[in-house]
Amino acid sequence: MPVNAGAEYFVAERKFHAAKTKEERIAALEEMIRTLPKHKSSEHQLAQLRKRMAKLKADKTTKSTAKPKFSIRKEGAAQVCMLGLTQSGKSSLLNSLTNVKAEVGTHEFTTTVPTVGMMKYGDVNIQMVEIPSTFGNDEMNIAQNSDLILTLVDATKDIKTQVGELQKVLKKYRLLGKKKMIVMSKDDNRNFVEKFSVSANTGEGLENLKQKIWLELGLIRVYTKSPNKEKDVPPVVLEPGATVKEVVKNIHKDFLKNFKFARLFNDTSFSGIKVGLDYRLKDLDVIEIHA
Ligand SMILES: Nc1nc2c(ncn2[C@@H]2O[C@H](COP(=O)(O)OP(=O)(O)O)[C@@H](O)[C@H]2O)c(=O)[nH]1
Ligand SMILES: [Mg+2]
Repeated sequence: MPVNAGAEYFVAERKFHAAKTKEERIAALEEMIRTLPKHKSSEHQLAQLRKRMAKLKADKTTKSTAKPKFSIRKEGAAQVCMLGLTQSGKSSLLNSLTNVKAEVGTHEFTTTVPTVGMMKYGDVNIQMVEIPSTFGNDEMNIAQNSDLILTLVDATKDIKTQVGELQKVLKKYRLLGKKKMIVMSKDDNRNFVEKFSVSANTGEGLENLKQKIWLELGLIRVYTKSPNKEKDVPPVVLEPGATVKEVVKNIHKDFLKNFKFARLFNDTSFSGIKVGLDYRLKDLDVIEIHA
């Protein structure tokens, strides 16, 4: 734990954890090193950060490629799994929504291990996981632990058969009660626009889907800011109903002890008012913490 680190350090740390590329991670780590107070008791922490930097720079692999093992560390604000029969367009959708380049199948069961990518929604990163259509125990375990499941139904094939098959899988793995969204995939001709329908080929429906995913997750984004400065990016992502206290705690527990008040900025006529720790925040609120 850094000694007497200021808000800038914790903002940098947050950027580090939210980073989706190696470059972003390096930039955030540089900022952490720069903003860490330099004195005797922070020497150890500084050495650790520099070690981490050296390791990161030496790492030739990038993070968001197919992972050969089945345990996937949750990264970003939430984890969303894509489930569907083979050839339903999961890899193609993953490629369209994220920075990843998953192999698209010309034959069945191309994807044999879960594939992970980061999807950007505004200032927030959401982790997307393609679950292979072999529906093995380990892979389905990931779906069980995810925050939302997208079930892909191929718009070019018989809908009823697919939905029936998918229902069986969901039931077998006790996923019927989980938060889910049906997505009609490969809908190049826009026959299912009244549902959540997308085409990875034409790009239609992708932005809409991103927004629907965010709404379905039901989370809120709260930005922090310093006086007379722009808001800090990325925001803190919280459960709905979260209060100022949660944000303050998220920055650092020492901030809670010294908390005086916060100023709330949003697009209402109350923008700029003072609020206390118990104030309930809304999506896109900006708070300036005075401690
Ligand atoms: N027409 C059309 N074909 C698609 C679309 N998305 C994927 N495909 C095709 O569907 C097949 C299976 O795609 P893939 O993404 O590998 O499906 P997965 O097995 O569910 O991962 C491939 O031949 C893709 O080119 C789409 O939006 N429109
Ligand atoms: Mg695939």
